[in-house]
Amino acid sequence: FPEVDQSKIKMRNVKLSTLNKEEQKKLLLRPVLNSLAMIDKVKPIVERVRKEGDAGLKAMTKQFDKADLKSNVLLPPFQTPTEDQLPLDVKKAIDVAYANVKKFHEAQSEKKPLEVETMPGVKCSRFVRPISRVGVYVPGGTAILPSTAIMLGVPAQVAGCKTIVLATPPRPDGSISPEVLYVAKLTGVTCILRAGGAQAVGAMAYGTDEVPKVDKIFGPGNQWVTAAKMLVQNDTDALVAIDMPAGPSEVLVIADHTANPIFVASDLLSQAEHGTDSQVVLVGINLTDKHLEEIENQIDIQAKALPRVAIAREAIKKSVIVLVNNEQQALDFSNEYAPEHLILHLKDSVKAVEKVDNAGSVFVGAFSPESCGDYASGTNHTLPTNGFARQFSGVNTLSFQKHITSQLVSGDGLKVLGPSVVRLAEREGLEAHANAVRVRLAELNK
Ligand code: HSO
Ligand code: ZN
Repeated sequence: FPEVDQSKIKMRNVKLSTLNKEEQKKLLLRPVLNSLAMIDKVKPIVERVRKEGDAGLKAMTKQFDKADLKSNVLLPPFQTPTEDQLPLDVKKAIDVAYANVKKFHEAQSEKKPLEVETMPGVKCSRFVRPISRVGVYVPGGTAILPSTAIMLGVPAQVAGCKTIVLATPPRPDGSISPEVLYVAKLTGVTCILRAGGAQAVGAMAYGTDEVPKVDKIFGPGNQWVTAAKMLVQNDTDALVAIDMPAGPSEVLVIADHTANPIFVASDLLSQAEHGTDSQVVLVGINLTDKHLEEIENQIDIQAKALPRVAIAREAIKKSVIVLVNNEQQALDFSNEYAPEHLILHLKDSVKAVEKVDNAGSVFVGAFSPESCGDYASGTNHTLPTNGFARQFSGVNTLSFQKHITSQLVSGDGLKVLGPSVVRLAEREGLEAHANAVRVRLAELNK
């Protein structure tokens, strides 16, 4: 047996006010992802699927996933998992999550077009249409993630996407997890692609005889998946969009004197167990030494009781407690960091939300652990990492749709608007543009 590491699992801590600007900036950094090098590595894999199609995909599934498949694709009706494969209580929990996520994402869909008459007789409108074909990637690997299938499948279903390809790496016997299979049924997935990594992304981006080509690819994944998404997004032949740039998962917890050390530690660890590269930050407001020590002890005690303690230990090692003097400083720091998840353990957490400018999703108060949002409360867990919460939203119903604008100009409308258009077209030296209005005005003035 390898020796078990019994040393204390401890985050380092710093007082923000003692750091200079440079040092403060360093606290905001995430690990550098060498994305260019990764893109070079995935290129031959993606190219191979593109050239060889299903045969290439099959060969790589055998090589990387050790699964020897007749076909990588499963079509509905998908097999219903037996109770042996999927216990009733798990199925019921999936049903609760599915219902809540659906409820929240249905409320996000725009029911009627936006219509504005900008001038009399000039009607502009904007309406929504689903992205027709989407691909959702559900990671395999150390943890099976049926929750990710829910978070991507539900908005695709609610948005009205016609083709939903769910890609996930198969197990060596060719099967996929019964949980994911059940979610695929619930969310109306139209094709399961039993493939992982860059080869799955390549197949969805270009399509093969068996795999439908998609218009947008969603979902978290390892470095290979992320790099492949970035590669195909930049290929005009593929004509495919991606949800957002992905990086290791993160949480920032803000705690004041009212925070329960047990809860705070549990939140930090629920993030730390995701991966050794997980980013965990605690911002403490005016914490007494005793309070801080209680939190530190809880981190150690709770971590050591986890099956994934080795992963949590690595993540915690790289993590930091930032000590500040007041709530404003805490929120300023958090807004600069722009965390994927922000958890507030404050006297008045509800009020503090008003001051949140940058975050993927906020967990408000002592009884709102991130776990609720990760699984079942209704919000989406596919969120911007790496500071991209500054400019990106998390996945939502609109991510699976696009807007089309339209205009209806009446004759009277053109009489009012036309002269301005003509004048601008002349100024740009585009006489054909001006003419398209002039010929109509001439007709109207006959
Ligand atoms: N916290 C992860 C999502 C997840 N957690 C899935 C558990 N399962 C990224 O937001
Ligand atoms: Zn999580």
